[in-house]
Amino acid sequence: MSTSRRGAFIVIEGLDRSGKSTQADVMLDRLNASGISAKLMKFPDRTTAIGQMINAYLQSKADLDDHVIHLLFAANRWELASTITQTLESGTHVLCDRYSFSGIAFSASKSALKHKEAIPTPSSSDIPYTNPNLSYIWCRDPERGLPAPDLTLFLDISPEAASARGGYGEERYEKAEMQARVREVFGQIGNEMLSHNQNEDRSEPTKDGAQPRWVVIDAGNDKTTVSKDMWAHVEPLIAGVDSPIGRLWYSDDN
Ligand code: NYM
Ligand code: MG
Repeated sequence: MSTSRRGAFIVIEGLDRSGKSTQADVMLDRLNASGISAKLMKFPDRTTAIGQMINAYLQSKADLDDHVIHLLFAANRWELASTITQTLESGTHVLCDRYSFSGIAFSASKSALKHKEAIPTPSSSDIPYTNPNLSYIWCRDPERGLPAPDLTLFLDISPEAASARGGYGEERYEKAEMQARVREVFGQIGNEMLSHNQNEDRSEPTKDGAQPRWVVIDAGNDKTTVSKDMWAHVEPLIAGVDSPIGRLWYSDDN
């Protein structure tokens, strides 16, 4: 790899039990087996002091206000943002199991969604929300300016198919009703990101700074098919990236 090229920042997103962690491991092994330098990161990173607070919340050992836990998830990314940037600049690819999109989707699912027409899965619109203050925009704001992924692979699966994979665990949020709402918000995020896919020149930030590479992968398929589908999008990035690291939802004028 030429020294002027940085690593690619690849994020894997999806509902609980969509296969993200399995697929991240498969991809890391594949890259390493080809002698390509790649680092796997995961959010929440439960090893830091903030991560331990998040862990206690998820395991219901601590109760936190919905705003507070949202900001802790975001802070957990900000405390590792420089590690992401430095790793990419050293020429190593970063694979990331969940990122800002999970942060928005899980928190905003606690509130009513405003832009219903933008959402492809209206199935759970009758599920009551628990906190009207966690609007999509409010949830997105603390993520603004974080290193932007070059590619986000959204592993799409219905909550029914996900729960059929051995059921959800014991953590907070691992309930079919909440997952259905989370999928709706992911749909809204996807629409927002996909609307930027028209922009061919990815070296320029788009008008509101969002990075446009959002790809939906059918995660209901078998493991090998999913890996293959994901790899088709990752392969063009493994020679490295020429453009500077972008910033999420960021532009100079705001
Ligand atoms: N989660 C994850 C959030 O609510 N906000 C975030 O910013 C992130 C990164 O934490 N149900 C939720 C999604 C999961 C839970 O994640 C734990 P994992 O990948 O199961 O450890
Ligand atoms: Mg989990």
